[in-house]
Amino acid sequence: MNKPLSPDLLQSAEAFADYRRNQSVRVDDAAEAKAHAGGARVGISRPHESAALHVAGAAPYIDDLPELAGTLHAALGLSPVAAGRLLGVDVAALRALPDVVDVLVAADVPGSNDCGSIVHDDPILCAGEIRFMGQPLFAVIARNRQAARRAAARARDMVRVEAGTPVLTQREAHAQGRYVVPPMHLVRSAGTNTHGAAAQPAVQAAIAAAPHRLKGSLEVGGQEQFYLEGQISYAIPREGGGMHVHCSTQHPSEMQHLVAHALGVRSHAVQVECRRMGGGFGGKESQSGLFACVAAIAARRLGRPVKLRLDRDDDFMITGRRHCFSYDWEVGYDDAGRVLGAKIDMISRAGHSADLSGPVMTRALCHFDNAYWLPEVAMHGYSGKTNTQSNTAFRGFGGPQGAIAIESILDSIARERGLDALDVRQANFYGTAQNNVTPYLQTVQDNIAAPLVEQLAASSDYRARRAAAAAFNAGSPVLKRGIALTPVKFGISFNVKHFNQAGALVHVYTDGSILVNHGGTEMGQGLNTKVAQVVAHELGVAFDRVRVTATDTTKVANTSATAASTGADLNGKAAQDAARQIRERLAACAAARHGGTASEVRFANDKVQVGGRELGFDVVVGEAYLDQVQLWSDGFYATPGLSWDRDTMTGRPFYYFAYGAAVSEVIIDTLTGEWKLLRADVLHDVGRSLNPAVDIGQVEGAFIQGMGWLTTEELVWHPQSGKLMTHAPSTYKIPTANDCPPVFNVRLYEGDNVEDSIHRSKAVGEPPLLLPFSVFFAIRDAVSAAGGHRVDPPLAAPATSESILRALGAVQASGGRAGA
Ligand code: MTE
Ligand code: LUZ
Ligand code: MOS
Repeated sequence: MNKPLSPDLLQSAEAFADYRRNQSVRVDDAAEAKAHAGGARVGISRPHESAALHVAGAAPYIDDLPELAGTLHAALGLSPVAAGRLLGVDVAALRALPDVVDVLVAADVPGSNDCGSIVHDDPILCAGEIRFMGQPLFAVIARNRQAARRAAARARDMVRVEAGTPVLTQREAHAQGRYVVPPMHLVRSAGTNTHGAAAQPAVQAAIAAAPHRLKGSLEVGGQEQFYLEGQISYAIPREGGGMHVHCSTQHPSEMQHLVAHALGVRSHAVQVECRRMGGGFGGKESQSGLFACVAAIAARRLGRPVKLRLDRDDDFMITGRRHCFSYDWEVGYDDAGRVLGAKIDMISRAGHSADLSGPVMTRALCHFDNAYWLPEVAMHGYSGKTNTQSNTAFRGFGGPQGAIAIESILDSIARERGLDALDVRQANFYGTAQNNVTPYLQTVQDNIAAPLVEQLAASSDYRARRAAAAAFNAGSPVLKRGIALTPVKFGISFNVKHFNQAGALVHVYTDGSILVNHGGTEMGQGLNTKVAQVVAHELGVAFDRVRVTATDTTKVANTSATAASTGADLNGKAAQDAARQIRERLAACAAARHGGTASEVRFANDKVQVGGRELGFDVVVGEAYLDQVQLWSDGFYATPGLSWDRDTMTGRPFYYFAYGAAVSEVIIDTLTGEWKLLRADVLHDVGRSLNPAVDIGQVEGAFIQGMGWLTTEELVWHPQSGKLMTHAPSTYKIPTANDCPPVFNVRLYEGDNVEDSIHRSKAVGEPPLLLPFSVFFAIRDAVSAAGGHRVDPPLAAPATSESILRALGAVQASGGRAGA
């Protein structure tokens, strides 16, 4: 490990100025400096709490933890077929391999052989029925990792299987009525004021009566999380049947439950800890469970620490990812392109078990409206059960899959009517006083889509650049430009009400230093940095007093996943609650000693103003300790006002909405299908930012990650064997720094959250993943230009070069002429 950089390095004025200079967007330094001098600790751009450690290679991830003496290593033997039955594992032969200590099969699980997080349909090790190629059949425990992997790789000749016929695609599953959760229906007719099945005829009638009608279908691929740190768990047996698991997970409490069930012990016997992840992106919300369970089962059985770190290819082969979606839709609309009625079937590839597919489909249905008023709408969601990895959370959690469908429909309507797609989008926006009730009957109270899009269209020069692209295309037969502006409205809160709660623990030590622990996990998104800022702000202290520690189920109990973008909203509020209680106790104590009332005591800039004097924060803390005052506190928060009825699919699932919009301009080569993003302009709403630098980083990262999903990241399963063919970076192409546009203008929208969120900020993690819809529709626009905009390009996502060429072929074959 490299020598750590001095922790002060990033705090030195020079290094910080450098850091700022290298950001694509300047934050307002002067304004922030003034706020900071005035005592604010939020709304200030701070480097990530681990930035210095990250760049020095000194931030330990789980595999960097020093291994305890006697540590053993596990590897998983994977199914060589996608469907069928496991007849037997040759355990004796596996055991005889060099350095192998033990072999586990399903029968060796002491508790329940299940790691399903919501529905209990997810075996840890195969118990007979083979569900997908790559399913773990057995675990090898060996003295070193190579030996374990070498033995596990012998799966093909060490297992006896009876192969069956796999069902691989979501459409195939749908045709056979195979689902992991029951179909969902969300139907609303505003005209007749009806909901559910009763509204269905009115929606059909609205489509039939509309001046124009259009029908279509769309295919959108899935996406691998590709966290840089793969799945890993390190389990250490503790006294009296206890188990301590270091797990790279977004959901330590869920891991605690799963390990307890697998071991057949109670929750208090299991401690799960995670200091940081090298990325999670939803892939470690539920799916870290299988590995935590295997490591813990082996550690219990052998009485020794066991580590299970997946190889990248195995990670691809075993774990699920973003759901692929297929859509069939039908709309009726008027001359301005306003949608009067819409019907859509959404079919997802859920994989072999439920995992989070139910809530993902719920979020997809609740985001089909995106920023638009759909008075008459019928949505049907089918989570297809397939013989593939079990798909799961991925940044956006179905929201992107829901919203891209309406964006595709509006894009098609615009082309059909010869209108600018932006005009059609604007014509469909939710109103502010009317036409503002979502299909699930939540009123949109905070709609800023129109002014936000107006600002972005102006600042990006959208109209003029659109005309310029058309002029360019008229004179360019081979290269074609395309441009698109797409908006985002994203609902914030878990769509399962009770998950919207969080806890925190704040300790103030007698030297005035502060330790914060909360239920959220750090995966690179800057949650700990934001929570530390909230605590520093609440206690009016310098940043360097506050340190955040590893997430640990023995500190804060019953936590929710760090997911649904709610990390800072929930844990920030919980930590604020804890810090506030300590501040109030300190104020009472200081006032008693130095005069005045507790409410007059001021905490700012590391000082305490009390009774006409100014004391150091540490002095006041020291005095409070002598006065026997409790210097630590817990804190709790639950999001107010939420409701959700699963049966009718109505209620208020979201506390508020986050908005954004992006304009992207691309150029494509119609001979090769190659393309390039020339420029992207983003205006994104994070309310009143807790940390503009971190938020801009999240927006940029989500934009590029979403662009990868829609353009280069292609998942291919072999149509006969069901093998995932794209299981490594050699065949699965994520974006690199070179794919970032040369002009990338990212700005934060000015405006507070209308709800009482933490310092009026808004969640930022997931919503900006929808911004690069603009890249996809810019590509579609460029393809369309090759056909003189006469034909709607049948462009599937991801828009790989092959997909672009296929769409170009269709556009040109239907009578469009290049150069038109
Ligand atoms: N940013 C980084 N660097 N790494 C991640 O794994 N996950 C995303 C987002 N941003 C992720 C990230 C996802 S899927 C979510 S839900 C949020 O961060 C979770 O963190 P938050 O709720 O604290 O924003
Ligand atoms: N709902 C949601 C969920 O909106 N986002 C999530 O990440 C999630 N995870 C589990 C269950 N419901
Ligand atoms: Mo994020 S997909 O909610 O972990």
